[in-house]
Amino acid sequence: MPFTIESARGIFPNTLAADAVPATIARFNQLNAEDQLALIWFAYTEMGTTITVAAPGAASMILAEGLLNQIKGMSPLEQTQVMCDLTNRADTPICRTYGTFTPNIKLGFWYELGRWMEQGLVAPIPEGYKLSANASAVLQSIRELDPGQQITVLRNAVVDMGYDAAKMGTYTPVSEPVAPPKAMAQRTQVTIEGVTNPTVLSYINNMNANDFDAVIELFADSGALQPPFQRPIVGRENVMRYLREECQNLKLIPERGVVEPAEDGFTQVKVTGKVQTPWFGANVGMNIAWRFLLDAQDKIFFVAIDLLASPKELVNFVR
Ligand code: ECH
Ligand code: GLY
Ligand code: GLY
Ligand code: GLY
Repeated sequence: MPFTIESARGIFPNTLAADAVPATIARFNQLNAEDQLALIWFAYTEMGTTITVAAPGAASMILAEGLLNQIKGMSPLEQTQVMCDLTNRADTPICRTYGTFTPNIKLGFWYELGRWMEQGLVAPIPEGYKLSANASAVLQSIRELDPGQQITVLRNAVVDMGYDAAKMGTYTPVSEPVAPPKAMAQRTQVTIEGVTNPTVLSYINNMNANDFDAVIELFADSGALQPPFQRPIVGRENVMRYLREECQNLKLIPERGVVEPAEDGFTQVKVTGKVQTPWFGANVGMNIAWRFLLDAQDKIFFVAIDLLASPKELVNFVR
């Protein structure tokens, strides 16, 4: 039976993903807005004592500026209300604008609000705010995650805020400008223990060069990419949009892998290693697996990126 995207998702089924992340998010979503905001404040502040977050790029801040200045001009009570609305995914003009932001613009928006809260320019979390027992338990679970999982929980919480863009019909996403790919002389070439497949190596090297035109050439027309904890993004056009909107300046650091024949002349490749996000650089290496399914022409029919449950999974190649 030929592969479908759905069946491809099941390759290397013993790959143990960090299910603690969606489990924690689900518990977080049960909390009321005040608790959610205070919990993120505490988690982000505690994290900041050991790992530094990079300031967002100037170009992306210009895109969030309108909304930020609008909030800065409000009374403290109104400011708190806006933050609760965002958390409750309410249908308000501000929540709709926020909903058009791509993840990095949403993160940049909260980065700036957080600084303003610290400086007293925007209503802070009330001093001495006491988390509910449930919220304290969720915060404790977050403390026990590894740093890569912690930042994924925070990112997902921020991405889920605001009005759901899927309910908005057609809209223009507010997205960072796309930088040109790295010059040839600046590019790096990875080696992966156990993997010499040119498509896989080219995928990694071109991602690291922000050369998304070259990356997309490696995909089959109806190929798909599945980010951690998400449904597959299907088709070259959709994958290309995702690459431009969400994949600039990542550092992919593959370590080892296995290559195996699959049905219909397909090849399955699992690679494990680390990825760094421009927000935290070398301070946070996320343990991940890439599960590739290549067609008979060596085009990417499917690739899943999994955030791994633990560092032990970096050496787990059992099928
Ligand atoms: C404050 C209190 C009120 C509420 C809020 C606040 C602010 C919170 C802030 C949070 C900032 C969080 C940040 C998180 C960044 C996380 C980044 C992650 C990146 C993961 C990337 C991966 C990439 C994998 C991929 C690979 C591929 O091969 C294909 C593409 C792709 C405190 C004010 C809210 C400011 C900055 C987790 C895993 C390898 C799938 C992308
Ligand atoms: N390891 C299964 C998945 O996360 O898709
Ligand atoms: N400073 C990290 C980013 O803008 O992606
Ligand atoms: N956290 C996965 C992503 O960047 O989409």
